[in-house]
Amino acid sequence: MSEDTIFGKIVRGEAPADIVFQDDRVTAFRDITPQAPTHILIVPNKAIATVNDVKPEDEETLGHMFVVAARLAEEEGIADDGYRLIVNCNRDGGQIVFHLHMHLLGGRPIGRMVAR
Ligand code: DGP
Repeated sequence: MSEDTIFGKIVRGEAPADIVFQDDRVTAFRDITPQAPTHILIVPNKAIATVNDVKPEDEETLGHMFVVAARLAEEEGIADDGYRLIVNCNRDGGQIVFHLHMHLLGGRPIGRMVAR
């Protein structure tokens, strides 16, 4: 069982967030420190700490995160111009919150894929 995090509290409605989508598998809300005009975090409702903790039974939920990302990109009006999806893992990946999440970033050119 993963440690509870602020994202777990947001999923359960115990902490405030600007939620843009929620169903029985995933929750999506706006990042508190947006790095682009659209910066949404898509998280599994189940508290998976990192990509390292993903199990075969999570495949459907993880696939659903992409379906939700595509839907939100369309709703945000950024689908045609494009956007970036990012999942950070542990220290070198720059992960800060240990509840797996996908960043949806768009609304401007996002720039280089990785810093040199
Ligand atoms: P990462 O580095 O991939 O773990 O990104 C964590 C993101 O989570 C970071 O962009 C800031 C965002 N964040 C951290 N705390 C909160 C919070 O309480 N609410 C919201 N909406 N976003 C948060």
